[in-house]
This record gives sequence, C-alpha cells and structure tokens, in this order.
Amino acid sequence: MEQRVQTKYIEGWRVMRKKILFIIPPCVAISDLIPDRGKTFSNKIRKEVPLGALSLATYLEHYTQASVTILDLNLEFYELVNEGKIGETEEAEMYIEGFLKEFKYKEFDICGISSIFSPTYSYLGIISRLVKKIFPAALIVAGGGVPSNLMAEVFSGAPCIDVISYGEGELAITGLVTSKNEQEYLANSPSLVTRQKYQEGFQASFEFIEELDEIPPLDFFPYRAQKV
Ligand code: B12
Repeated sequence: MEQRVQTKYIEGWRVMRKKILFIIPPCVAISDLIPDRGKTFSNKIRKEVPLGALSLATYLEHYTQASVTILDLNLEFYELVNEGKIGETEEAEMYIEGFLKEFKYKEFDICGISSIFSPTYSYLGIISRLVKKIFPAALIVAGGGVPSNLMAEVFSGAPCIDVISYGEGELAITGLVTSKNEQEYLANSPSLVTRQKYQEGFQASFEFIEELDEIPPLDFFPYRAQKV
C-alpha cells in the first residue's frame, strides 16, 4: 500500500524540496495573557504536544522531501508569561515577531498556522501579518478546527491568510508540496480553500487517508528543537 502513495507523490519528490514552517499559536487568548487577572485553569498557558502539526510534519517528511520546522508559541510564551514579561498586547506581538525572525534565513515556501482551540483565533491576524512581513514569498495556510469551521471570520479577520485547509490536512498539504503547479493544485483541491474559491461559494470536503497503515508513526524530531 505504501508503494501506491509513494508513486502518487514521486514526481514531486524529484523536483523540489520545499521548506515549511508550522506555527502553533498560544492556547490562551491574547487578551488573557496579561498577568494579574486571576488566572484559572482555562486561561493558563500549557505545554502540550501539538499533535496536528506533528502529524502533518511526520507525513510530509515520510512522503516528500520537504523540510519542516515547528514553532510552538506555547513553549515560548509559557516562560514569558510565568516571568511576567508580557504586560501589553503589543508586547506579545513583539515577541512573536522576534521568534519568527529567528528563522528568517530559512525563507519558507509555506507557513501553516495550526488553530485547534478557540482562543487561538485571536492570534491568526497577528501571526499571518507578521509571517507576510518576514517571509513575503510564503503561502500562508491556516488549518485546524477553528479555520475549518469559521472560514468567513478567519478570512475577514486575518487578511494575510491565503488558504484555509478544511479538516485533516495530510493529503492536502502533501499534494500541495509535491504539485508541479501550486496554483492549479489549489484551484482543484477539495479541501484547500483559497479566498477566491470561498468568494465563489466553493464547498470544501474532507480528504481522508483511507488506508490507516499509510500513516507513519509520529516523529517528534521536528518538535524537539524547541524547549519542551
Ligand atoms: C486529543 C485532544 C486533546 C489533547 C491534546 C491536544 C493537542 N495538543 O493537540 C489534550 C488532552 C491535551 C486536550 C486538551 C484540551 N482540549 Co482537546 N481535544 C483533543 C481531541 C479529542 C483530538 C485532537 C487531536 O489530537 N486530533 C488528532 C490530530 C492529529 O488532529 P488535529 O489536531 O485536529 O489536526 C489535524 C487537522 O485539524 C488539520 N490541521 C491542524 N492544524 C493544521 C494546520 C495546517 C497548516 C493544516 C494544513 C492542517 C491542519 O490537520 C491535522 C492532521 O490531520 C479534540 C477533538 C477532536 N476530535 O478533534 C479535542 C478538542 C480539540 N479539545 C478541546 C478542548 C476544549 C480542550 C481543552 C480546553 C479541555 C479543557 N477544558 O482543558 C484542553 C485545552 C488544551 C490547551 N492547550 O489549551 C475542544 C476544542 C474546542 C474549541 N473550540 O476550542 C475539542 C475540539 C473537543 C471538543 N469538541 O470540545 N485535548
């Protein structure tokens, strides 16, 4: 079965080695980051492995030659918040810009923002704007439960997001990475929704991996570079 998948992507394997960055926004809304607001469990930053981004990274590294970097802002913000370094929303933004700039030399082709929990919505506009500023050539894709279910809000609240990935992203992102013609691929993908497709009333549908054995075991390596 693995053979079938590899054959499907083999053309792309040879032609390109794309660089991809996955960003995980903090799981606490930006308005709740500021200290001294009587934090409860639900608005405390937590360190949890971002399973969605890791699953995408593992799949991409298994089936393509893409190189994947993961920036989990929860790990960075965990310390910043605990050390009381964030006093204003602008400071949070400044720190995010700083973390992104550390990777400037990588010149990513695609930046994916993973938004699973509702509070991460408050970062989509900020992160995508900073990504566009620092990596102007990168295609910005948002995925996860929040953009999948709130396409109108995400497209209007985050004008720098180019594409929303609907549902599970493995097949969509792998197809995009290995496609010879990105624009054509985006136009025809059932689960990747561009602004134009959205405006034309396109209805996205899921892309499931039918053969579960094709899913490689999670590789934590791209995540280990950060302070876990
Ligand atoms: C496992 C799980 C957890 C785990 C781990 C979560 C994690 N780190 O990812 C733990 C136990 C830690 C957890 C905790 C909580 N969870 Co939880 N969790 C789940 C659960 C059951 C599965 C998520 C999962 O791992 N899926 C498997 C991975 C591989 O898939 P994925 O993350 O969805 O990513 C895929 C796609 O979304 C997409 N994708 C995602 N990002 C991107 C990015 C790009 C660029 C692309 C292209 C695609 C893409 O592709 C990925 C691969 O297919 C979901 C329900 C569900 N069925 O989704 C609830 C769910 C996400 N959790 C939920 C909640 C409420 C919580 C808690 C707040 C509970 C609590 N009161 O503490 C906490 C919050 C933790 C935090 N950090 O703030 C809600 C979120 C609702 C919301 N709107 O915010 C959900 C939806 C359950 C529900 N229906 O209520 N959770």
